[in-house]
Amino acid sequence: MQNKYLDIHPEIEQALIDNKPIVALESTIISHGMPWPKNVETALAVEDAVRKSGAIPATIAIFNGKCKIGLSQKELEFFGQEKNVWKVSLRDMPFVISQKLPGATTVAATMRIASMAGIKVFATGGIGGVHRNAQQTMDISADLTEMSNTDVAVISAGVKSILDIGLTLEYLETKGIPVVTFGQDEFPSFYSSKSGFKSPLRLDDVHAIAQICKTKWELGLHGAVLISNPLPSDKEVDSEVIENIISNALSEADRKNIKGKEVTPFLLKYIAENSKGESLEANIALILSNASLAGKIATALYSI
Ligand code: PSU
Ligand code: MN
Repeated sequence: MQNKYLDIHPEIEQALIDNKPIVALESTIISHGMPWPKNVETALAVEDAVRKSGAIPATIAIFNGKCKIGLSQKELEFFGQEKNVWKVSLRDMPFVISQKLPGATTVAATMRIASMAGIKVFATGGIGGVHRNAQQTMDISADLTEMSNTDVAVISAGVKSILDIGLTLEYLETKGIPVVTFGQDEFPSFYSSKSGFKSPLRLDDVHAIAQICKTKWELGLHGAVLISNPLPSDKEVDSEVIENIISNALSEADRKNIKGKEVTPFLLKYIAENSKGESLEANIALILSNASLAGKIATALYSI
C-alpha cells in the first residue's frame, strides 16, 4: 500500500512483495520500557530471534514525520538513548508526525502502522490493559480498543499485574478479541506463568494459532487475536516478591500524582529499579521467547 506517511525499509518492502513472513516489533519498550543499554541489546536480540524462527523483523517507530518500518542499528541506538522520545499511542500519532518529533510506538500505534503496511503479526512483551482501580480513573489502554479494530496477531506474555487482569480479560471479551494461551490452560501474568485466571482459549501448536487468525479475518471479524505465551519456567519471578514491588509502585504513583500516559512507564521503571535486575532478566527472556513464537506463527500464517 502506498502511503506518504510510511517509510518502509527496503528488505521489508521486498518481503511484502514476495509475501514472506514478517513480525512487527514495538519501540516503546525500547525508549520507555527498559533501561539503556539493555534496551538496545534486547531489541537487537529480539530481531535476531525473529530471523532465527524464519521471519523478517520490522521494528516500528516515528521519525522525521514518517512511520518508520524497520530500523537500522543506529536508529535503534537513538531510540534507546535519546531522552526526548515521545511515547506514541494512537492519539499522539497526528501530533508527533506533523511536528516531526521522534516517537516510540506503543502496542496500539505499532499494530496500526504494521497493518497500514500489510504486516499481520506483531510481538511484544506485555500489552496495556485495564488498570487497577479503573472504576475510578477510567484508565484503560488504547491497546485494547486498537485490538478490537486492527487485523494483527499480537503475541505477548499475558498482562502484568500492574493491571487488573480480571477486568482486562472482561474487556477483551467485550471487544470480541479471542485470547489464546499457548500450551497451557491458565492465562499467564508476564513475570509468572500463572495469574489465577483460566485462559479463555488454549492452543498447543502454531498452525492452529495461524488457523484461528485466518478464520477470524476471513469471517470479516476485524481485530486482533491475542496470543499469550507463558514465560520460560526457569525465568519466573516469585509472585509474592513482584506483587510487593507492584503494590509499592502503585502507591508511589499515587503519591506523586502520576496520571495519563505517564502511569505505565512510571510503574515499569519503578519495578525495574526495585527488583534487583531479576524482573529485567525475565522481561528479556519473555520477549525473546515471544519473538520466536511470533516468527513461527507468521511462517505458519503465510503457508496456509
Ligand atoms: N506493559 C509492559 N511493558 C511495556 C508496555 C506495557 O509490560 O513496555 C508498554 C507497551 O508499549 C504498551 C504501553 O503498548 O506500554 C501501554 O501504555 P498505556 O498503558 O499508557 O496504554
Ligand atoms: Mn493509560
